[in-house]
Amino acid sequence: MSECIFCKIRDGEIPSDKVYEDDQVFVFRDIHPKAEVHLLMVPREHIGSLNNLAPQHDGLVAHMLRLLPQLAREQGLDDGFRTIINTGKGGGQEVFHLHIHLLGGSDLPGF
Ligand code: DGP
Repeated sequence: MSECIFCKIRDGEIPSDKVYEDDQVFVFRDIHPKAEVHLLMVPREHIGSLNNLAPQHDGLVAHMLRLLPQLAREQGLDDGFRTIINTGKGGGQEVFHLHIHLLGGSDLPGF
């Protein structure tokens, strides 16, 4: 059995507030939201991070990127949104299953 938290959420072993799913990805609300809207988009396949992407994932990556504005619109983020991908310990990654943060709906701090 997988020890990965996001695999457990995918498999329904850990509950989540899911807002979208299809055959390639699932999307749910972050447990510690950093903005009014804070979603996590996760590929169904366990891919550790951006460092583990291969050419076979090109279709998946395009799918994820194209889905983000659609989800943002559905969440009412008409004014814009922010996406973040933390990669590796040095990049602040805590869960080692690739995911894209989608944030918006409140004033986001500048970098
Ligand atoms: P990152 O630092 O990029 O690896 O972000 C991981 C995010 O995952 C962090 O913002 C909190 C969120 N998270 C961790 N565990 C859970 C969980 O069990 N449920 C939900 N909904 N979010 C989680």
